Amino acid sequence: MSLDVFNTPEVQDLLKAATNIAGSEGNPRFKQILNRLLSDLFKAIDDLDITPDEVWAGVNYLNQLGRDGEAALLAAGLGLEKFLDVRMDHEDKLAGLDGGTPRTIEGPLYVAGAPVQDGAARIDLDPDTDAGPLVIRGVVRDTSGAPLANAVVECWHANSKGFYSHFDPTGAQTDFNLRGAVRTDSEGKYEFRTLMPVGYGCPPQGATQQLLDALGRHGNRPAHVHLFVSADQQRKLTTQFNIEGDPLIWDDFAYATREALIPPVTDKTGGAELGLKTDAYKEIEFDVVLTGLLQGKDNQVVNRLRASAQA
Ligand code: MBD
Ligand code: FE
Repeated sequence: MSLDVFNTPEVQDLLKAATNIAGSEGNPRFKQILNRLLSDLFKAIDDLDITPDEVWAGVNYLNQLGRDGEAALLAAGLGLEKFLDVRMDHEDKLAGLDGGTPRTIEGPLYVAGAPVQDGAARIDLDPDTDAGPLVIRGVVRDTSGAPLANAVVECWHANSKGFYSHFDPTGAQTDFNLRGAVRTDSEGKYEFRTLMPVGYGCPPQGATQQLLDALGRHGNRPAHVHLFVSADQQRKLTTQFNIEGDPLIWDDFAYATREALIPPVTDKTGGAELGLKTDAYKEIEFDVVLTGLLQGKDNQVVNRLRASAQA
């Protein structure tokens, strides 16, 4: 049954009034966006004959999502964050930009404030008996292939339980465990000494998982490592790589996997000299190519609310 009240003057006037679209007060951009979103919602209610019970279930869901602090997690799980990447990729293509390391989503678990160290950093600050040592290293270059000295590589990832420091529900980690920042050396090289991560799963009792359950979806990510890479005159890159072999690589609930972001994992020995907890360790070489500013500007910097801490 479609009641089709959407196009009546009463409803159209209601939309205009509710968003003060004809008024001079308020933020014009915000009014434009809210008018469109509210209008699309009203239309969907009409078209799908969404019942009052369903509307109130949705409203209460938003309250629960907020109480759980999971709105940004849900944005990742619904592909909204990926969609923003698709749009930025397309914008780059239209601008004739290619050759850089692909971007992929930031996710909701970055913490600002890790101290920047020169060349290499040990970032496993807390013991984790279930995780073996991992060295992540590579070279940062520009699109001409020239190494970039003094680029800053920030890195964050989960522990052997799939938990991130600062957001760990068990309280087991100190603030900057498995998080660090390194300034590349004169050859553009960076290195992180750390532990092998395990994939993240949404909090099982949280609002995001509740919604995913209703969709018949899981809320898991393959093991991965996040990176922000920035350098003078280059655009700041937000990316991640996956740990090769993880069965969820092509079944990520947040859709972050990309072909070029699955570097091989190599078995190495000599960990003792590097100060690692065992002599045998895994190594991932992940070189990064940054793209230059567009008309003097970095058009891929994203401003969003981020956690921060003091190391
Ligand atoms: C993560 O670790 C993550 O990277 C994303 C995108 C969402 C939830 C947890
Ligand atoms: Fe993550």
